[in-house]
Amino acid sequence: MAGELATNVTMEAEDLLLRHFLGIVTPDELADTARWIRSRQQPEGGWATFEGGPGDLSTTVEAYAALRLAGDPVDAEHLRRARRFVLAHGGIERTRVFTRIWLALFGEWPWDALPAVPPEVVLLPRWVPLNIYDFACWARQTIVPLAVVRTLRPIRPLGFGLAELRTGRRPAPAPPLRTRAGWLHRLDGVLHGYDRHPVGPVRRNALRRAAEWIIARQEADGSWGGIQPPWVYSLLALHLLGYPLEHPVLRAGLAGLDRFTIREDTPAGPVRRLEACQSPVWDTALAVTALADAGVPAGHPALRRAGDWLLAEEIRVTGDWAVRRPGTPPGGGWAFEFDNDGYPDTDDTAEVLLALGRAGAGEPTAAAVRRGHRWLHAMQCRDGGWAAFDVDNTRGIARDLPFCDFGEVIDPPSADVTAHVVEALAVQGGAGSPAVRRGVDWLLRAQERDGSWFGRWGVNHVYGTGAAVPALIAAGLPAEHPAVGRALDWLGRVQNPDGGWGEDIRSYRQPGWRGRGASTASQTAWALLALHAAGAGDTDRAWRGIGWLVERQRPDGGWDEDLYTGTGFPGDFSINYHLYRLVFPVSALGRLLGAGDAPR
Ligand code: R04
Repeated sequence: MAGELATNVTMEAEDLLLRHFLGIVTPDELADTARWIRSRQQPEGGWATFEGGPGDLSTTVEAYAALRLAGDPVDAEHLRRARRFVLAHGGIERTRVFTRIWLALFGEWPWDALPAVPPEVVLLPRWVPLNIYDFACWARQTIVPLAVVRTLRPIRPLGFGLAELRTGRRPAPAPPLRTRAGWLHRLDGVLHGYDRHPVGPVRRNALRRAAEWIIARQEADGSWGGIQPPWVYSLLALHLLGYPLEHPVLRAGLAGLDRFTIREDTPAGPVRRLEACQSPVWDTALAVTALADAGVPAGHPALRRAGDWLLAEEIRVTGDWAVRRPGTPPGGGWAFEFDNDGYPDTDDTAEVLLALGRAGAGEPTAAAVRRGHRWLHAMQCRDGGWAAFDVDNTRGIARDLPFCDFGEVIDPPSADVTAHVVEALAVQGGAGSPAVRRGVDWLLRAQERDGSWFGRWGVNHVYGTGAAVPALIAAGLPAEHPAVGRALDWLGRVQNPDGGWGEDIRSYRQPGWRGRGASTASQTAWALLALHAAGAGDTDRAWRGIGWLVERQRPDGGWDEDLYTGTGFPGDFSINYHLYRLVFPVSALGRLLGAGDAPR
């Protein structure tokens, strides 16, 4: 089972631009995708990256280009509105690097005016700073193909220009030389010089190695990492290196994109949109836990089938994580999706292990859980925390590269992931182990002064706190511990007058929004899970939270949740996981109302 994973219209815009570039876009794809993009425009003319959010310049430029490609006239009312928005926010000149790469592919931005990414980066040994393994897996898988594209500098016209989106203003001045960003900017100048006169054999070798590196990482479903950006850029890179569209690698890649495509009939006509990635393993694990929390007994056919399915999803092969842990045998890791076997992550692994413990399957489960614990132990970072995909992927210098102006590009330990891993290990017999103790110490150090924890993969401090408190209690911290008390106080302070909890995505950039925002079902549930773990499930504040959920439950048993509560990149990329509105309230109500075989 997987809920839709909704993000923003850069998915659809880039899909049309990719298909136009490759010469395979069909009139129906153009019309139906454009209908979707138009439906998401805001009255002010822009497109946001999350429901209710402000218009975003880069997203709007990409949407505009895609709508023009679909034939919308430049003087149409909605495009005039979009243009006004773009110009008021600084025009193409101020868009993110990815947006300007898309424009460069069509001759609408000079390749020379983009940060350098020499493909020789794939030749750097692992001890050299800024080698590809210093980047998070998602950034690494994006940078290697883009280095190829950037080197080959293709231009295929759109058939129209986008000059109307330019302000003509100069780009922002370089950061001062005394800062790291400043000298990395100068390094970019040096690399531009090298790009004009590369050493021929070295460059050819680098391009060949990049192609091999990319092809070796294609997954069984044709994707790269199961996420849209590396997928799309890998297809572009291989195509530009001369792989024909009929080549099995490209054919599988394009066919795989179809399975991430959603088609729907609306009153305005058929629409077509794309998921940035899919979450079946994550959703199934959370659903098993929710059902068990709500009283479905272990061994129930639904839980057993889900448990069997999860067991079959265990990844038994090695992946990029082994670069930092060469001695660790493969096995015991789970990924987010059906087929991204190269990138198991500790967060999914922890949630799957917790779910397996509740599903009530037989002996194969115990062996898989043992392998899972072994893998999680191996993935602990040197400071005692856990990150999602890699160990000690913490070189912050990557963030200051001019190329990396969007999203997170490293994968350091985070409170939410560490909490999930600590909880899984602790619940399954490891509460006193040194690894869990170091994880607990990490969490105690990571608590914010206000008593909350940061949420890296969910919005935001309500998510982090909703993960940390149950983990600390599972690991044996008494509910009277001051850290727990401060967390409960914080949750009490940020509870909405309506009894629910909510947190605006703007909290990632503006601390004033921490814990503040319209109540949502999933965020209310996260807060309640923390209260319950700390023994405060029968307090006035908990009952008001329960009341919020009960009053807003739909007749069909579900909840509405338009607001995004999932995080891809804090502040830059947000996700609406469509099952969050269901699994977390069911867990919370199940635990607080005492329906289930209470986990502890
Ligand atoms: C909920 C947390 C579970 N756990 C696993 C995370 C899985 C999803 O991780 C990612 C999702 C992503 N999407 N888009 C990107 C991305 C990266 C992830 C993305 C990647 C590169 C660029 C832009 C977006 F790691 Br450039 C949906 C922690």
